[in-house]
This record gives sequence, C-alpha cells and structure tokens, in this order.
Amino acid sequence: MGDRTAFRTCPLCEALCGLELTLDESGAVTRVRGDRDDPFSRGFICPKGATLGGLDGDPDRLAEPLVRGAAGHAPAGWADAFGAAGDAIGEMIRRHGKDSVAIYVGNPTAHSVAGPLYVGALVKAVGTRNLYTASTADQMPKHVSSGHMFGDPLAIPVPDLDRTDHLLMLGANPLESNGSLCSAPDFPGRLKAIRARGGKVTVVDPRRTRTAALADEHLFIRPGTDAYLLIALVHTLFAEDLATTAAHLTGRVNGLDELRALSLDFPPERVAPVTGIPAAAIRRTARELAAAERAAVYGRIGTCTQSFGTLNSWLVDALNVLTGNLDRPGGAMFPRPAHAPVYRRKRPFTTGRWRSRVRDLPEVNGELPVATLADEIETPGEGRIRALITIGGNPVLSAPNGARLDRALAGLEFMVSVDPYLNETTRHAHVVLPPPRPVQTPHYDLALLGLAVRDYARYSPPVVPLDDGRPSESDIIATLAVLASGMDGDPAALDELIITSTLAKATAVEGSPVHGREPDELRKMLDTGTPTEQRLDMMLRLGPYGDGFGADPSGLTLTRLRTEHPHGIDLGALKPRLHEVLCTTSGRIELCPTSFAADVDRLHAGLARRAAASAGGSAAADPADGFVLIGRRQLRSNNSWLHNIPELVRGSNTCTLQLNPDDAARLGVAAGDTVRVVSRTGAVEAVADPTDTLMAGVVSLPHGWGHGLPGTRTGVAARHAGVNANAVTDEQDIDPLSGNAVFNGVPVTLEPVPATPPAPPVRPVRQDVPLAAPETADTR
Ligand SMILES: Nc1nc2c(c(=O)[nH]1)N[C@H]1C(S)=C(S)[C@@H](COP(=O)(O)OP(=O)(O)OC[C@H]3O[C@@H](n4cnc5c(=O)[nH]c(N)nc54)[C@H](O)[C@@H]3O)O[C@H]1N2
Ligand SMILES: Nc1nc2c(c(=O)[nH]1)N[C@H]1C(S)=C(S)[C@@H](COP(=O)(O)OP(=O)(O)OC[C@H]3O[C@@H](n4cnc5c(=O)[nH]c(N)nc54)[C@H](O)[C@@H]3O)O[C@H]1N2
Ligand code: SF4
Ligand SMILES: [Mo]
Repeated sequence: MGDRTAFRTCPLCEALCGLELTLDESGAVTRVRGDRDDPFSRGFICPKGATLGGLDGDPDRLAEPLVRGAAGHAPAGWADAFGAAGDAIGEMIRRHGKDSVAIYVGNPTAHSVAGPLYVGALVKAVGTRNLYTASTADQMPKHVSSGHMFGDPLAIPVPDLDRTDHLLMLGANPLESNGSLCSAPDFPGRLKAIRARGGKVTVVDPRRTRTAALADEHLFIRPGTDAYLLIALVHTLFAEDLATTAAHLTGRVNGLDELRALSLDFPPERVAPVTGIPAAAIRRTARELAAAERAAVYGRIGTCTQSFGTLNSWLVDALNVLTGNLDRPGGAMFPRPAHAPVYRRKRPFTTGRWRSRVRDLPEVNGELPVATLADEIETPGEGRIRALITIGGNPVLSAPNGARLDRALAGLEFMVSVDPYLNETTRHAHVVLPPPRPVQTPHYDLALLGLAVRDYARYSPPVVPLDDGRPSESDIIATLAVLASGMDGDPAALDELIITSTLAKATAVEGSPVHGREPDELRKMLDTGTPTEQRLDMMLRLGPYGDGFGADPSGLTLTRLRTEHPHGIDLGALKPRLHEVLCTTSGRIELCPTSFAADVDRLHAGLARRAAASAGGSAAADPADGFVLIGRRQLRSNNSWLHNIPELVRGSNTCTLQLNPDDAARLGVAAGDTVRVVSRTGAVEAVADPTDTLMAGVVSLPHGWGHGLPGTRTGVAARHAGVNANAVTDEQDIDPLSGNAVFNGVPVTLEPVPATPPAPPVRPVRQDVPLAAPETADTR
C-alpha cells in the first residue's frame, strides 16, 4: 500500500473549502491541496487548510483521556474516564440540582457533526438552564434580530455575493477570516469579481484592513458607533424618498411608519461627529445603496460584538428591506440547506424565558450570556454552578474578562472537557475526553450550509478508521448524555429515539414529502452506516433536495451524495424563499420590533451625552483623551487554537498592539517598545506596532493568545505565547438585547513601559494572571 488520496471539506472555518489530502501508508497526512473538482471552492485553499496535516498529526493532540490527580493530568482508559465523569455529574445533580451543572459549547462544535447532532441531547439530559456558548461572544445579536424580524433566529440572510452589484460591508474582514455568516470559499475572489463586473464594494471599519484596501471605498468609523451610521442611512432613505417597497415585499412588511418615525432624530449631520464619517459621505452611501440595481448590506462580527450589536444586526436587514433587496437575487437571501426540512413548524420567537441568577440577564435562544458565566460560578447561593462540561471551547482566552473566568474555573468542584488539547481552559478539567483526529471524523456542515452563498452539499466520510473501542466525538457526547440522564445503556439508543420521533413527525406533518407514510417503512430505508450517518441520510431525504424516501427517485440521499458526488454537489444559486422562512406571528416581516425601538433610547442618550459634553467644553467628548480597543483576526490563526502548528505561528501572526502613529508619537512610543494596556478589568503588556491603517484613538490587539500557562500541554503555542486580549475586555459590558459580549470599543489607557537594561528582546509579554491551577507546567 503506498500513498493514497482522499477528498474532504476543510473543518476549520466557515468557507467550507474542499481539500485534496495525500496520506501515507501509516495514515498520516503528507500533503494538502485545494480540491479543484469541488464545485463550490474550485481549488481555493488558505494557509490554515494547507496545514491541516500539521493539526491532524500534532504530537500534542491528546490520543487518550486524561484524568486529573494530585500530580496533574494522567492518561486513563475510556471506561474509567467516562465513569469518573458520569459519577461526578450524577452526584452534582443529586446534591445541588440540575442547574449546578453548566455546559459551555465552543466554536469548533459548530463545524462538527457531533455538535449539532448531540449537544441538544446532552443539554436535555442534564436538564440545566446554565447553557453557555461562543454564540454570545459572536453572532447572538443576529439571531435576536432574525428572530424578531423574520420569526426564526436561524433565518439569517446572506449577501448574494456572486450576483450583487453593490456590497456595503461593515465590521467584516473576509480577507483574513474568509467570511462568516456567509459561507463563500474564496471570498476575496468573489469580492474582486463584484468590482470586475462593474459593481462597488464599500467597507466600514475602524481599520484599513486588507478587505478595505481591496474595496472601492473605505469609511473609517469610530468603534461601537455603527448603529448611528445605520440609522442615519435609514433616515436618508426615508428623507429623500428612496425607500422603495419592492413588488415582492408589498404587503409583507409591518412597521415602516414606526421605523421612519424613529429615524427622524438621526440625520447624517447629527451622527457624523459620533461616527467620524462626514455627513456627505453618509448621504452618498445611502443614495448609492438605493440606486444600485442589486445591492446587499452585510454586517459581521465587528458590528455584533459591540454594545449596539442587536440594533446593528436589525438595521442592516432593515436597509436590505427598505432598498427592496431582501430575498431577491443579488440582494440578501436565505439559503436553503439540503438537510433542513422546509415544513418545519416554529413557536413564536421570544427571549427571557428564564433569567440568569446573579445579573438577571435574559435567556436568549436557550442560553445565557458567556459574559456572566464567572458570576454564576463565583456567587454563592442556591443555583450556583459547581460543575462544568466544556465541548470544543477555550473561554479563558475567548470570553470577555477571560482572566476572571480562569480563576473561577479553578474553583469548580468538577469539570469535564471534550477537547483535543490540554490548554488554558481544559487544564482546569478533572477529566478530558479528546475527540479523534480530523481525518478520522465524518464531516457535514449542518450549521454552516444554511449560510452558504450557493445551495451546496458535501459529505466527507472518515478517511482513517478508528481503533476498536475508540469513541468518535459523536459517541463521546452521546455517552455523556446517556450518563447524565442516569440511563445506562448504549448511546445508539439515543439516535434511535431521535430517528423514530423525527420520522413520526415527518409523516404526520402536512406538506412533508413523506406525509401519510409509515414511519417503520422509512426507518428500514435508511442508509446502513453509523448512527450519525443514518441521521444525516434521514435529514437529506426529508430535505428540499432529497429523494423523499423514494418519492423523487432522482433526489439526494447520503449514499448518493457520498458515492456520486465525492467532491460535493452544487444545488444552484440562492432562490427567493421568504414564503418558506417567514414565521412571525403576524406573518409579515417586522421592520420595527418593539424591543429594538425601545433600545434606540440608548442612541438618543449617546447623542445627548455628547451634546452636553461639547456644550460644557468637557474633554470627555474628545476621543483622543482615552483609547478604545478593537480586535484583529489573523489569517494564520483560528481564535485560540491553531497556535500549536509550527507553520502557522512562523508567519505573520504577532500579538502586537497596533496604534496610530500620531498617537504613538504623542505617547512617546516607538515601534518595538512595550506598552501597558489598562482597562477596568486588568492589564496586559504588548509590543507597540504603529500603523496608519488604524484610525486615531483606536488600538488593536488580536485575541486567542496568552498561552503557556502552567498545566497546559501545547508546547509550540507556549513558545509563541502572546497575551490574552480578553484579560482587558469587560464582562460587565454587553449588548442588552442579546447578552452578547463587547469586544470592540473597549475603553483603555496606554502606559509606555520603560525599557529596563538589559533591554528585553522584542517579544510578547505574558499576561499577569494569578496561577490558579494546581498543576505544574508541562509544556514539553
Ligand atoms: N484566519 C482566521 N479566520 C477566522 C477566524 C480566525 O480567528 N482566524 N475566526 C473565525 C470566526 S470564529 C469568526 S466569527 C469569523 C469572523 O469573521 P469576520 O467577521 O470577518 O471577523 P474579523 O476579521 O474579526 O473582522 C471584523 C472587523 O471588524 C472591525 N471592527 C472592529 N470594531 C468595529 C466597529 O465598531 N465597527 C465596524 N464597522 N467594524 C469594526 C475590525 O477592525 C475587523 O476588521 O472569522 C472566522 N475565521
Ligand atoms: N477579544 C475577542 N474575543 C473573542 C473574539 C474576538 O473577536 N475578540 N471572537 C469571539 C468569537 S467570534 C468566537 S467564535 C469565540 C470562540 O470561542 P471558543 O470556541 O471558546 O474558543 P476557540 O479558541 O475557538 O476554542 C476552541 C476549542 O476547541 C478545541 N477543538 C478544536 N477542534 C475540536 C474538535 O474537533 N472537537 C472538540 N470537541 N474540540 C475541538 C480547541 O482545542 C479549543 O480548546 O471567541 C470569541 N472571543
Ligand atoms: S479558508 Fe477556511 S475552509 Fe478554506 S482552507 Fe482556509 S481554513 Fe479551510
Ligand atoms: Mo466566531
């Protein structure tokens, strides 16, 4: 047996690129290239995908479970590790109740099949209201906005990149991130194509990013002020009679007059000094948006992770509606994933069905804000969190004031982590359950295909089989669910339960392709694969492109997808489908939901504060007085967890503090000097990197760094430690409507750190976090 080739989807980011892997006889990945036969990505690949082999074969990746004892973490067998976890969770529930066990689910879980298929069952089995995810550090505002406007928090319109003539993009940098809430392999190429066909791309960002540099126009905006810009754009559309009710939206929109009334107080001239964008540029932007034949407004993480996150998310789609671009080709459209049934029935969207114990924050989408996780662990009393299950998350580096969370985790009675690494978060775990290598893992993008700019599907079976007795990630989470529910038995029983109930529902629902058929008959038709594959087969067959269990013999099944379309199948451009998506109580788009309208008060208050400050001659109005911090995603990084891959840390990633050269000069700081960044929550020291790509008064630190803490086992990352940007972000500052964390516009002050002889080498300085974990450093 020599080298062999395998094709699969890259699991690392939202771009969904097809990869061509070369594996040697031992099953090690020796080469990775873009899969040129993938109809969606057509061979595109980025540096991260190209080093998938390094991640797959990382010697620091855990091959077996770890259990923590007095001497630190030691390897354990699967049965013992599961036993320890099951006993501890069971005991915690018995002694302190279900809410004493919290669950934190991180970003890679949205890229796996295991997450979407099994986390829900785990949450149900534990029965806890303490569910936290990376969503409240990311896109929760968009879910709230879609929930109230369209009735479904998952109905997120994506810009129809390949057909639009005009893209107004706020707070996104797809040239580094490769796109988010908009899956589009080779996003950069698709942006260039807009310009090549005569269209226009405008970027709004406090930093002249690579994306801004590629665009036709870049508007520098003061961090955290997008809502003022967006509502002034709405104002201008109404004031200049540019708001159209396109034919396809006529009679389908509520709240037009209310929105018009709300926007009256925000003419471009009033918001210009707040945003830093001249009034004329705001008016022109509104006119261009209205004039473009096909236009889309797209806001991403820069607009979500700020205190007006939900208002931004709402106003972005309000603009798409007001310009007639929602649900039409070249505008903002709803993808139609092959695995999601179109007959889904939904209950009305609402938030606050329960509230957090300490800060009284509303539940959103079934979860509580990660910004209050530390409060719930630290604050004594009934309902306190005493145990935590983490799945694919590193909140010590990713959550606001992660340094506080780090200390809180050290005080937990029990923690179990499903994670391939012993890192800043999992070092606190009593039991670590590692998922298998990427090439041993089946892949189908359940969460992301619903956000793709073309309808598309691809299934990647495992390329290297698992050793006997070695659980897949699905098995791990399902086993935890079974243990937490107190049942003993086979986790496959869980899948059987889900399959049976789904088929029963599908056969009962009118309009379903299998309406009126016998569930048992359908059950027998499911693909003979693993339980995970049977569930995927069921979902595809019930979906809009499916075979309807034989009703449409040419339709999709998992077997067909796997055997006939190993490079994926293109299911066409996005199609108008508002009629399938819209499920508000009124049956119309709610353009001006009451809770959003009420939150506009905060915009008024901001304007009033500013007016009072400038009338009083207060320096507080002068942003040059203090600084605001924003983030900086890096191409060769992925949040906190690719820094252990030598090829990726070798390149351009540096955990430096970028600042405007004028600010640097004023502070007496030169390139390479160390600067202390101080906020309400803490301080970090980083090397100054003056650059005129940043607007004055704004400084930028990338997140996901701050490695090498005692008890971690990521040797490469420890040597490229950097500092934890989230030691200075503030967990008390959130978007009130979604509970989302605020990572942009964090007030900070800067203090030059005098060089002490002998001069330190230019290096990132470790954050000053009390070392809470009892383990000794093991960084190999
Ligand atoms: N290489 C790489 N790719 C990634 C990731 C990674 O870490 N590395 N992470 C993945 C994840 S989890 C996500 S969610 C996506 C995110 O994907 P993107 O949303 O594209 O994320 P960023 O690159 O952080 O771009 C956000 C932009 O917002 C700008 N910004 C900051 N504050 C403001 C503000 O107040 N207003 C406006 N208008 N802009 C602001 C920042 O300067 C930045 O350019 O990327 C994914 N892809
Ligand atoms: N300051 C600041 N903070 C931010 C952001 C920012 O822009 N600025 N961005 C926010 C965003 S958008 C996000 S999404 C969050 C991310 O927040 P998290 O999801 O908490 O953090 P990650 O760094 O993505 O950590 C991923 C974890 O999953 C593990 N992992 C990797 N692959 C797998 C797998 O296949 N299975 C399992 N079970 N585990 C795996 C990794 O080892 C790591 O421990 O961070 C947020 N934090
Ligand atoms: S852009 Fe994203 S999906 Fe594509 S190769 Fe890079 S990491 Fe993988
Ligand atoms: Mo994210």
